[in-house]
Amino acid sequence: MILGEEAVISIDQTLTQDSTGTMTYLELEALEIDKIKTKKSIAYIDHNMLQTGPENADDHIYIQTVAKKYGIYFSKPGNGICHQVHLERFAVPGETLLGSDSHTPTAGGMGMLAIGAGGVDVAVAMAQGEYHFTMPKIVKVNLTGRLNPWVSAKDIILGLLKRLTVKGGVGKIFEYAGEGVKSLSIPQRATITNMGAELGALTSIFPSDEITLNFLKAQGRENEFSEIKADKEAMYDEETEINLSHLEPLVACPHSPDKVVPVSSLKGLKVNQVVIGSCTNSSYIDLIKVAKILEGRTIAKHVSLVIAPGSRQVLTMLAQEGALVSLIVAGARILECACGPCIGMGQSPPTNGVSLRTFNRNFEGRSGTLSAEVYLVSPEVAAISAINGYLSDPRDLGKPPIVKEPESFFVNDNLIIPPANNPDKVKIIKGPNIKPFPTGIPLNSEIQGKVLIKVKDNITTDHIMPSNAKLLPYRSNIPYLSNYCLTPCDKDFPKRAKKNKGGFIIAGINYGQGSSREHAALVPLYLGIKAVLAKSFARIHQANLVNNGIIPLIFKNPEDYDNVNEMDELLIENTFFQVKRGIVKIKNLTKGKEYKMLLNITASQKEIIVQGGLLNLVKSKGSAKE
Ligand code: MIC
Ligand code: SF4
Repeated sequence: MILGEEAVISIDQTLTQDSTGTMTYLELEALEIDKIKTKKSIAYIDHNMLQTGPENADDHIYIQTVAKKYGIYFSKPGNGICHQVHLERFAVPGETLLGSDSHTPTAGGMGMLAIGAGGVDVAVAMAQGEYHFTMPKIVKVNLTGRLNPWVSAKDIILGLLKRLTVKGGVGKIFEYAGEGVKSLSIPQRATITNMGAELGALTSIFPSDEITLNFLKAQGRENEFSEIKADKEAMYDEETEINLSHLEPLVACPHSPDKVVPVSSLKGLKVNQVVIGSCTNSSYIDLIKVAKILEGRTIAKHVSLVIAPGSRQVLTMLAQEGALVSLIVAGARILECACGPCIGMGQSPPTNGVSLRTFNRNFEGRSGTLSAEVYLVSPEVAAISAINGYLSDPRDLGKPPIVKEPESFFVNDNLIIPPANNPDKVKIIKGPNIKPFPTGIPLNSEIQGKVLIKVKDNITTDHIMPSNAKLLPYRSNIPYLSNYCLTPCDKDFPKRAKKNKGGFIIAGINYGQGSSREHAALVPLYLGIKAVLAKSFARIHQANLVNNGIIPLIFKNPEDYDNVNEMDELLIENTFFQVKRGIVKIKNLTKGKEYKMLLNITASQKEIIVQGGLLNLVKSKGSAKE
């Protein structure tokens, strides 16, 4: 595979979760296959868990029935967060995993090549068994030294985010190596690979070794182990080192995971809420540590402590070992095993509230409270701060509690429903909220339209298509969601887009960072967006735009960004030739200027643009059925 060229890998496993899954399975159905081609595919229910109307429950039934028909395992609501359960029950070292969730690289902690992608990419991978991407740089991250007491895996990845920023991993895979690897457990490795997504990386991966074997043994899956390590003569595009002994407890400040400072520098910040959970830090070992810290203590009077265990396995073991009692007695509010507050499904902080969270993202408004200040910390820092009522350095507490990985985990897969033996008899059930999704239109020879919005750098998918308890139930209803597109940036954008029958979006650096939600492309498609002109794009969002026939163009001269204004009229002529060439000239008819734009996508992606989307292309080739 050559750097920068198109690479194709076969996909062994896929995962979906419910907030992206409904759309993914509608797309899979549109591919008209009989049965999926992957070794194992799993449909998790973990995001859309609040049932304040029938929508989420209807989507769960749809996913369960469609999974049964197509040969997909179904992890019922209550079984846990997809990435945590995947580590426990499905991850296999050396295999590939494609997931419709940006934190799919969590399984890289177990030596999987695990990549997050948009739903349609996952649907096509299920149908055809492969995935295409641009070959990234491989970065070797040498871990030396050993973590000091109270310093955690979260601090390793926060340290890397501080060093590299949220765009420092774009076009890269991080491969962890060195002596330090041996001192890290599977959940610690998974915390690091999980938040590699925040660097913008394609994925992150650890070798699989004795620690992986022991974890698999404890899960009763040792037969799925194989040792995966780098070749002695392996060459890397870049190398970097992290000395674990030099790290200290860190905190990411509002509103970005790379705004990292030492906890010691913010000691004393008063907190209103502490939330422990999410796919980053909700493993058994994380929560046992928290329980030990809280044991015999009470949380501060003004603090609300909320804990969402990562899986039913974790929750059951906390209960069996009495740790749950310590949490409850200390004053924690225990939530079900799900994403919950991480995706704004409840527990929004108060107005101007300060919330400490063990999560991976603290984008503005993501908590459900626009004025809230969300800080990201390790479970240790969270637990101690909940007791004190202000951000606290755990090193002030003396010796850390002694905890270790269990020799055997509690295993019960009774909430994982295998697919049907008689798929022909399975009836797929669709609730009334499931509406047809928009499909792209093949490229026209000329594109003309107005600039409908101009946004700044680092716009996240949470800006483009906000997600919260009120909107998540509509993930299978694009017309409804379209009323909220980009509203955190400009509340009038949807109205303007509809009035002008579509047009262009202008953006700064790293447009579309964050989640894999293809709704951030489907909704603009529905609103008639033809192209996004940005200084640069985040990987998954760029692919989602292409997959929906929207052209992602990059300013060749970033200064041109300053010369385009909202409501300018733009024109692209000769589109077929220009798209193929990868350099697109745009005329600004209002200003009488011309901009050179780059189309940095692969030849197959250019074909997707010409066909008006990936589904159109796959169907035109008739290859999904083979
Ligand atoms: C997230 O953490 O942002 C999500 C919610 O898990 C998303 C998926 C989604 O938007 O449905 C992700 O990470 O891809
Ligand atoms: Fe769920 Fe949060 Fe993890 Fe996304 S980041 S999968 S919302 S727990």
